[in-house]
Amino acid sequence: MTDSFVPLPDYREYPEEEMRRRAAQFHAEVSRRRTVREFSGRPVPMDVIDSALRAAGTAPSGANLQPWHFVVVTGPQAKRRIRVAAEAEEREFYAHRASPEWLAALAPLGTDEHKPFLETAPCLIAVFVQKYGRLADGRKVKHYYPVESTGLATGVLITALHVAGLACLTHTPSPMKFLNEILGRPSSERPFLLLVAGYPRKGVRVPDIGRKQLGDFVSYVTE
Ligand code: IYR
Repeated sequence: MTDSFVPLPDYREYPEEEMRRRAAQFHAEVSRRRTVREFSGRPVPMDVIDSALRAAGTAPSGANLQPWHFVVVTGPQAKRRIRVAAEAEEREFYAHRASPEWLAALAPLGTDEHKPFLETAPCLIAVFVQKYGRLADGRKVKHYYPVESTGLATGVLITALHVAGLACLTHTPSPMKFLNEILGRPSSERPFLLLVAGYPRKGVRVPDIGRKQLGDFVSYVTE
């Protein structure tokens, strides 16, 4: 973090044809990404996880305050505690809290209150939003757009894991305050998402769902 300016480092401009090729190639790469809910227990290389996290840490953020924290969980005891706590919340969700409309929207995904992947998958990444930061002397630092910023970083993380050849699941047990307690995070941080990462279980099946076409989610204003 600095008050001075430097020449834009490492920007690359490509000839238009190459831009087209690169953009299409990236789209093809990310469109292969699918959320999976069943994982192999095979361990993942932790340096790959760290690289993906470094990529996440490059995301833009409000006033560049980088208001996120990621906890990488690989220990069986912590994973077990997270599963037990998440399944308790999910039982309530599926039995009482979710509206019939919400349950109907989830039906095509085949989800329920059982979350074995929280123990099977080799790696859980708990993502926290820092509502405010702390200076070394303990004073609070206001964060701007912390939720949006953490969402951007998480998107980069998901993409980086995919590009590296790992699968993941964006899991949001609700509420997930239990993550603060289990993972020892301060009350200034709010759990944002639990990312479950690993190799897909061999033979795993995913729901046959589609993606909107460009014209269904983009409009253009040209004058
Ligand atoms: N948290 C629950 C329910 C759930 C909610 C949404 I929105 C999803 O896209 C998927 C699941 C669960 O994890 O089962």
